[in-house]
Amino acid sequence: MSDSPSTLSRRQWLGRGGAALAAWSLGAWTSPAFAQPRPLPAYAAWKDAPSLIVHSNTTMETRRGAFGTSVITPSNQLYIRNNLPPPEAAILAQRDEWVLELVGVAQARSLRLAELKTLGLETVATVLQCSGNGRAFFPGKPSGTPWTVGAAGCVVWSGVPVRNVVKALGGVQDGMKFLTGTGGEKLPEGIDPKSLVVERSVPLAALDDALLAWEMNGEPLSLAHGGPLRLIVPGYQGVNNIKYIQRLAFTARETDARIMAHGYRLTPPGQQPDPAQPSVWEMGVKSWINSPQPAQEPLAAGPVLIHGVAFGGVRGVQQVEVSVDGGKQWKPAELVGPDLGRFAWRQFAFKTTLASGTHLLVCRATDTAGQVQPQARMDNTGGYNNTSWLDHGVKVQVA
Ligand SMILES: Nc1nc2c(c(=O)[nH]1)N[C@H]1C(S)=C(S)[C@@H](COP(=O)(O)O)O[C@H]1N2
Ligand SMILES: [Mo]
Repeated sequence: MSDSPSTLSRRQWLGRGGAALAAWSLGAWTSPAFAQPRPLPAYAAWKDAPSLIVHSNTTMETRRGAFGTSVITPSNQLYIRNNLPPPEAAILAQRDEWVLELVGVAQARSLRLAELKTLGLETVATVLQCSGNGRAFFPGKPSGTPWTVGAAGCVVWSGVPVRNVVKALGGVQDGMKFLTGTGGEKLPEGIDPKSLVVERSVPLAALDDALLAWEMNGEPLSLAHGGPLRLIVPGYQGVNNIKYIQRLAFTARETDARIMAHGYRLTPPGQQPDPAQPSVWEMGVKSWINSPQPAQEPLAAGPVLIHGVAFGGVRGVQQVEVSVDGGKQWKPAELVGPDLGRFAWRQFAFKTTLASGTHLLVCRATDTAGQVQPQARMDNTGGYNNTSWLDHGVKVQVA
């Protein structure tokens, strides 16, 4: 624990050098190829190591082969992405004493978690996905964690709807256009807090579905996933789901914190990140195959069951199609398992017979508004929002 952020002095932080800090904040401690698997960091030691690829102490993804077929991603297999080292576990000692500051409402005030728990209760299943999921498939190798498909999971949250809290505090003040959440990490002294703080703004419309959650998958929220309290913005990319939330503000403008103003922007190739470019907010319709997996031993010729997951961001999934010839001919897959609502993913299955040779298996989802998952990714310098069905294809050899 001697290396935890709150025990690092300013001198130590600065002493590591700007480049080291920059590399660290970009999550660039990636494992070199062929290195020994990294051990799980202490705050994630309860995770199922064989299910995870540990890119760094703050970035771990679920292996494609570890996703099961029963909708919910078990907590011990769920990916972790921290832009900063997490706070100390001591913040979970007295969960109900956690304080959330509310700003931009008629009666701005701070509420303890115990008080929030009296204002209402809702449970929602959502896909939690890092906007960089699928970055590994960008040919330009953008900097950042080379996630393939495993920086995502489908989990159940329980908490109080933000709209209930707002109602209890007299409503949103006039002129507010964004909901801005601030993470509770301790920031090092001597560095401009705006350059490090995890603070994100989403359009006020997100208020309809947003939740302040204290439980995930039926358990008190772990430190790794943002306990004691987390903002959930269903259908929005992971970064907007603020862990250890300590301040929720209704604001006229987007925050000027670096992670909002310059981070997570859809920056066209050759340009610099800029607040005028779109931010990573709503997730796009997307699907991928979890089995068979790529780069396995050759499959035996004959019947194969292809299965995977599909989701539509803020909309549900209408259909999933599968092609076993790289996208020339498509056939509908079967949606299987329970439908946990429009923010959850659906499991799909497709029975086929494969002859010997090489096959490119691909899948393509359509959401309830008729939006079809695209063939091509939208190029951007950060490697965000990859929904390309071609990029997510699985090449198999059949003996
Ligand atoms: N306070 C805080 N919230 C945060 C982050 C963070 O570093 N600090 N990371 C964000 C990012 S980029 C993602 S993808 C998700 C990851 O959530 P998980 O670690 O629970 O899987 O949390 C988001 N919320
Ligand atoms: Mo993320």
